[in-house]
Amino acid sequence: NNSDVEEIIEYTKNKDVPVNDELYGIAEGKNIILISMESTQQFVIGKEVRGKEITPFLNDFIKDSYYFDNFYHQTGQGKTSDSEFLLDNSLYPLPRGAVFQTHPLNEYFATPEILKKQGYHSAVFHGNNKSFWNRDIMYNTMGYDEYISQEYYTINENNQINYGLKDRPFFKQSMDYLSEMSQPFYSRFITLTNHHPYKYDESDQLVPTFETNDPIVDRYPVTVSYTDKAIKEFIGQLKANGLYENSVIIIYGDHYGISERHNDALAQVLNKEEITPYDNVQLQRVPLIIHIPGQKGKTISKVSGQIDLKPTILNLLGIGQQGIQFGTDLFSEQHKNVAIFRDRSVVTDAYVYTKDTCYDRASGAEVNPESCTEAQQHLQELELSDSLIYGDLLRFLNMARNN
Ligand code: GP9
Ligand code: MN
Repeated sequence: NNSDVEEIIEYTKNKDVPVNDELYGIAEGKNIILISMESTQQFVIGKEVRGKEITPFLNDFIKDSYYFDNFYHQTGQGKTSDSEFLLDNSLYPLPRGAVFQTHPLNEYFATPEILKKQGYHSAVFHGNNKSFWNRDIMYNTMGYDEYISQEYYTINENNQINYGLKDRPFFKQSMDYLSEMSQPFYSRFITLTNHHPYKYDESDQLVPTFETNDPIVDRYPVTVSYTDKAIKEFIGQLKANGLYENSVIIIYGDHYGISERHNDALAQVLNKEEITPYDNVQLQRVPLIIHIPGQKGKTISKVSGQIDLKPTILNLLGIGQQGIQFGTDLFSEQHKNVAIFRDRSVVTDAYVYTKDTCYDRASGAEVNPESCTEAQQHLQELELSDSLIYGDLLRFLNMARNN
């Protein structure tokens, strides 16, 4: 009902932070190119396997981009689709199931819909079946103009593996569509090759495997590095087509790739004796790289999550806060340093709260549970976001907007 939506508006208004005057509107009218890196965790960045960098291209690209090294995924059972939901709505995915499948006909106020009013064209590119995760329906709801899915690509036995088209031909073929697209555009490219169980063709192998005797962990750097190369080629193509200078490029990991079941092998790879619950939380970090033409590279270590990207993008474009958003602009001096997970873990500047235990964030040492009282208060956000989705409450907000 209406009073609930008032409560949520009030909460998110109180959370709102001032914009960064230097960066607000810096990308006005530019294209947005989001690249979702399948199952890519932050620990691979800068890491080597037997003397070979796993992500040589990204390591380089970071040098002239904003790089966020404390950025967490916030997905639940809806995996990639949950990350997409977080990005486009700045709402939390649901505690059970995939919101793309359970609530695809709700009223939302997603970024593509907002940008349409500014003359933007929007599209998602992905080499899998269009109905996977109910994407075709949900993209329509969120206001996407186009979904370039499996049927748009030439796929044969030589250029696919695992769930679909390999990332290198995916980006190459996508360029045919992208170069024809009306500008400015808001686009997302969803990679696929680095998906569990990390199968690859030997001819695609660029780095050695890890050697832990856990095949999932061992193969992981090989498929990650394949995607790194695919992105390198894509960026090269963007430069050749003149799109690079006119686009903000945002590269991020969708969710973890190595589950807790593989912690023994992962501990070996990370040179740790064991993976504690604190480490498990820290392993939920995924890379976030934001490249803005003309801006120098900088590493930013604020605590942040996928929920923060929508407000960040809207501020870079000079559009500002629209409707309800739970995240805060990553570039704001007063960005809220918090990441709330769907499993009810919370990370703040000072603490990591998980599995009823409170840890000092910097050292990982267990501390008095009371230290995490404030961190736990952030959990109310999940309830507010959930009730908004269960009650389809944005109906009321959009009704008011249209009147
Ligand atoms: C499927 C791809 C992978 O199209 O996005 O999905 P995931 O299993 O990671 O959610
Ligand atoms: Mn995924």
